[in-house]
Amino acid sequence: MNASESLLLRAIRKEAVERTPIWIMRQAGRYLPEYRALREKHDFLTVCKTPELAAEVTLQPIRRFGFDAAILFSDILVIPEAMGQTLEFLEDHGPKLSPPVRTAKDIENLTIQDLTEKLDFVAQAVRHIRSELDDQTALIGFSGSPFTLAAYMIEGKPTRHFKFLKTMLYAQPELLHQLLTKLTAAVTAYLKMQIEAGAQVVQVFDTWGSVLPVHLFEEFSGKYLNAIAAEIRQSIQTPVILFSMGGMDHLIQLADSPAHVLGVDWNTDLAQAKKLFGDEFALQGNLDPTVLYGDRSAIGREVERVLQVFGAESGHIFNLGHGILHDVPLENVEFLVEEVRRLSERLHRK
Ligand code: 1CP
Repeated sequence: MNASESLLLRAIRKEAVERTPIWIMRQAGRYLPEYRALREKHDFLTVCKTPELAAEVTLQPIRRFGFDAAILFSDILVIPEAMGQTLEFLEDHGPKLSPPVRTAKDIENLTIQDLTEKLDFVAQAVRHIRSELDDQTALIGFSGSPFTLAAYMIEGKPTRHFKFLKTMLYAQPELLHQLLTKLTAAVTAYLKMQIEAGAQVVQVFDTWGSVLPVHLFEEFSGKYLNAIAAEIRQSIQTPVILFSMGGMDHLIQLADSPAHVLGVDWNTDLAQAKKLFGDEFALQGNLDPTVLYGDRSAIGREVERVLQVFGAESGHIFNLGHGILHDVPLENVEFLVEEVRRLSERLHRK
C-alpha cells in the first residue's frame, strides 16, 4: 500500500483505504454561488477555453468541500466543435451544434486532423489544475462517449426522442457506425492528451446510451466504449471509468469491459452490481441525486445504505448516480460530504 497516493487511485486498485473517496459528477457548476458569480463575467465557452478560468472553476468545489478528486472543467461538446461543427450555448436552451450531421457527406466533412492541437486549451487547463492540487486529490479527465457525442451531433440540440439519431440508426446503420468509428479515434486521442497533461483517471460519460434498447447497446455504444478503454489500458494503463446510464440491463452489457471502474447510475441496485461486477471492477456511485432535496435524516439514511454495500472493503468510489442538480441546497451537499467521511471512516475502522 502506498498511503501517499490519493484515496481515489487506491480505491480503484482495491488497496486498503481509511475511508471511501468521494467526488460528485458535475461538481463544478451552477449550484455553486462562486461559479454563478464567475459566469456573470464570462460566458460558458470562454470559461472552457481559458485555462486559468477553467482551472479556477475546477478548484471551486475542491476548496469548498475538499472532495477527493477534481474533474476537469470543460464540456463534452468541445470535440464536435474541434471536428468542424459550430458550437453555441444558448441561455436556457442548452447546447446547439450546427449544421447537424445527417448525411455521408456531413460525416466525411468532419475532421480529426489536428484535433489535439485544436483542443490544446484543455491540455493547458489540465496542467494548470494539476499544478494547484496536492497529491491526495486526484485529477479526473473526461470525454463524452462516441454514442452520446453522435446523439448531439446528429440532433444538433437536446431532444426528447432522438428522431434523427434513431432514423440514422434504423435506416442507415452503416453511416452511424462510420461516425462512431471516427468519434472513437477522436475520443481516444483526446483522453490520451489529457492523461499526458496530468489527468490520473479518465471518465467516459455515456449519458445517452440509455436511449438504446438493450440488444443494440453493445453494437452502438458498448463496443466503442470498450475499444477506448482497451487502447488506454494497453498503452498507458491509466484507469478508465465508464459511466453509462440505463440501469442494470445496460451495465450487464459491460461485464467484459477492459475498463477499471464501472459507474453505477442511481436507478441500479448497487448491492446487485457489486455481486455481479465487484470482483472484476471497482464501482462508482450511486446516490439518487434528488436525495439532496431531502432532509438530513433522509440524506444520512441513504448515504449509509450506499456505504454499507461495501462495508470495510475497498473498491468503491462514492458519487451520485448522475450529475448534481443545479438547485440543491448547498448545506445538504456539505452534510453529504461530512456523512460520507464520518460513516465510511467508521466502517473502515472495523
Ligand atoms: O454555466 C452554464 O450555464 C453551463 C452549464 C454547463 C456546465 C457547468 C454545461 C452545458 N456543461 C457544463 C460542464 C460539464 N459538462 C462538466 C464539467 C465538470 C464537472 O462535472 O464538474 C462535465 C463533466 C460535463 C459533461 C456533460 N455535458 C454531459 C455528460 C454528463 C451528464 O450529466 O450526463 C452532457 C450530456 C453534457 C452536455 C451539456 N452541456 C451543457 C448542458 C446544459 C448539457 C446538457 C444538455 C442536455 O440537456 O442534453
